[in-house]
Amino acid sequence: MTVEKRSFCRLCGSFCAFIAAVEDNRVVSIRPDEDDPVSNGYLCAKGAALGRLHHHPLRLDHPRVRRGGVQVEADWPTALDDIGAKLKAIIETYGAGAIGAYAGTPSVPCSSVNIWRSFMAALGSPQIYSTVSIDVACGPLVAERVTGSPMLVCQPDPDARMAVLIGINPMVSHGHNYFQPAPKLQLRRWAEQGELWVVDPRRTETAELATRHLSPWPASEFALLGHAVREILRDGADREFLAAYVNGVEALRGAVERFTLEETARITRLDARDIRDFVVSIRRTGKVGIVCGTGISMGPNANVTWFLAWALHGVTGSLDRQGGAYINPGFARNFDAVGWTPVNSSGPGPASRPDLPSRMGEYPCVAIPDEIEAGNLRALFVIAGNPVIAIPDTNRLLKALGKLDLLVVVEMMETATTPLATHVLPGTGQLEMSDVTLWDWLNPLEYARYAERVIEPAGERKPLWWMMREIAARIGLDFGLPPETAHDDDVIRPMMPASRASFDDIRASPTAIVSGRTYGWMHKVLPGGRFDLGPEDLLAQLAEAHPVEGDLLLTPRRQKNKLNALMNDGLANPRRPDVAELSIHPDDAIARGIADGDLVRISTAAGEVVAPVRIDGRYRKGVVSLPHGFTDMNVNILTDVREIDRLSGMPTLGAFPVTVAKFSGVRATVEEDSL
Ligand SMILES: Nc1nc2c(c(=O)[nH]1)N[C@H]1C(S)=C(S)[C@@H](COP(=O)(O)OP(=O)(O)OC[C@H]3O[C@@H](n4cnc5c(=O)[nH]c(N)nc54)[C@H](O)[C@@H]3O)O[C@H]1N2
Ligand SMILES: Nc1nc2c(c(=O)[nH]1)N[C@H]1C(S)=C(S)[C@@H](COP(=O)(O)OP(=O)(O)OC[C@H]3O[C@@H](n4cnc5c(=O)[nH]c(N)nc54)[C@H](O)[C@@H]3O)O[C@H]1N2
Ligand code: SF4
Ligand SMILES: [Mo]
Repeated sequence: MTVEKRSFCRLCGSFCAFIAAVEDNRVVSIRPDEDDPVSNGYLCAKGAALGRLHHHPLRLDHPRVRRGGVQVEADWPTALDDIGAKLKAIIETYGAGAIGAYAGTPSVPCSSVNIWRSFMAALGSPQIYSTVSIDVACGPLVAERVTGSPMLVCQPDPDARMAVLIGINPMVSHGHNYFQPAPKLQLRRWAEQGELWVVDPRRTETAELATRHLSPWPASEFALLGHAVREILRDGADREFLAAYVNGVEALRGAVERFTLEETARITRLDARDIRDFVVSIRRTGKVGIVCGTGISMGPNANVTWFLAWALHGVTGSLDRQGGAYINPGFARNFDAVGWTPVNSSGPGPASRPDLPSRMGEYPCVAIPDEIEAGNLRALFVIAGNPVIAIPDTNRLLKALGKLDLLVVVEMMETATTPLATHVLPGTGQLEMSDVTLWDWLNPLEYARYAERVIEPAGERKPLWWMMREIAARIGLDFGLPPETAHDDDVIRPMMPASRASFDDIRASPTAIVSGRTYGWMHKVLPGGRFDLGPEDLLAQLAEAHPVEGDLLLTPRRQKNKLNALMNDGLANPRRPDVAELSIHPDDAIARGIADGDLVRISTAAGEVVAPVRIDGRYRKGVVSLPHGFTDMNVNILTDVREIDRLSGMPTLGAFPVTVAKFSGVRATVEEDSL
């Protein structure tokens, strides 16, 4: 018998709704949910592949324990007893602070997986790491300095008069910090109803739909935004908005004074006419909605660029205004009703890296190898993450991970990290988990949607909360999970105390409950009623911000049919699997005697990789790109952990100089990329 179940995809923050058909405990089809009022029948190839992912031959079905250097299958009690005993020994000798956790990005949208934070809090260990510090560390830092809360993001309002997309490619990624299904519809809407500016050193799929594309030198956009703020403050600022809601305007004015037209053209390498037009458009439209993506957050000037986007919203009176920048308070969070207590969540970093900060109670991921080498970190849980691919300076990380007493990987697939584990624990995947959208605040709509699990867990897969509870019991730890907890719902329900509708009402609703879009709410709950556009540390960083020098800068890029290191076997689109290749401008290729398809050696001080070349005229000259997420062409072999942002703890993963040369040797391929 075929059973149909409504659910939603949690592979990215768009949360597209779908209907899954299940027959004899097999997912036979996944189709978009035409009736869903948020995703309106949109589902990308990755979401449509969730059934195939559920039945993928590399899915993990049994726990494994390392014995004598080899991982062997074990039953749950054996694996858990072994972990418990080792944790106890570590706690007795070194204290609970020697136990750490690294959570990957999928741990965020899968609500019940977030329970790992309660486990770590009860343990009382500061060794907490997540992908925030290798993705978008600037976002919470800047939001916190401007508003007192790290958990706020600006996105161009769906009705923005002038939408500006900087270093973000929603046509491929569906967004970053602002996520949306059916990106083409929204991009067209912006372009048809107003202006859509795309700022990217590659003429992207998104840029193709723009009314204007600017192709700046990587990591130089702070100057473009700084210049716009300077000019608008001189003529065209929303003085009423500034007087009523903004502190720090004079400090901001001083900080952007250096961005004259000439200086901005020098830094960005843009034509002065383009820069002038940008300002003219802002004045003409009156309101802007800006969003930056990983093209900015991974570069060396991330904080100040992100900050100047807030600042440009402020000086144009666009912040939290229809037609400008929309700030989603969140259906479940309900920030417009409950507000927040202002925080400064920067603190001291780990003992082995006193030069780094902690942020929001987490250490930066780049410190993991240092902490292991120093003996401060002895056991690491990896929860829905693939650190071997995601964390910079792979060579150094691999050496360090091998020194851990315990490496427990909670995964659903074989990955580049699972072979290193002392224990591999098979977790449930999203079709096997009930869930609710707690992260609608990254979307252009305030809503909540519940989905019951589509299928019973296969093999011996278990939810994370069950594993954590079993481990906690073995080490005598109470992390607040009541003994009667029997279902994901029991874990999620307490996570949404302020929600606009109760968990049970959301669960009972057949489709998403949409509450619309709230504007003009922030000043009512902002601490002191005002935004701070003159934060000292960010303005000090702005004073020192400078463009990156180099013949060739390597930039990050996502690919359409895979998700980071997941699905890079072509699962989502077998006819067009994404491949790892270095994209390069024709002039740069010719100058190095490189032809399309040639193998090249890409090198930095940290390491080198060999990859085939794709000559691509969409790039700006001097800009190359190697996508993230492959095992034997891992871009993180090239990244360095010395270039760390002192305020956010973020490493430089974009806009760094590389050397590219034709490779004529035999490539030593260690293993095929299989995941
Ligand atoms: N140089 C460089 N480095 C980068 C980036 C870059 O562009 N360049 N990108 C950065 C960014 S933006 C990110 S987000 C990180 C990604 O870093 P990670 O999140 O560590 O990497 P992913 O490849 O997304 O791995 C997530 C893993 O979670 C597993 N998983 C998915 N869902 C579930 C689940 O429900 N339960 C369990 N148990 N497991 C699950 C998947 O099988 C997958 O292996 O990498 C960062 N690192
Ligand atoms: N299909 C797919 N979707 C995904 C993912 C995936 O792997 N595949 N990953 C998900 C994750 S974890 C994340 S974090 C988001 C990321 O979402 P996005 O930030 O939208 O990521 P990209 O699609 O790589 O777009 C980044 C753009 O920045 C540009 N860029 C690079 N360097 C610079 C620079 O210095 N300046 C400027 N102005 N632009 C620059 C690149 O050319 C690229 O077009 O995507 C999510 N969605
Ligand atoms: S855009 Fe694709 S990956 Fe993102 S939620 Fe929708 S279906 Fe999933
Ligand atoms: Mo990410």
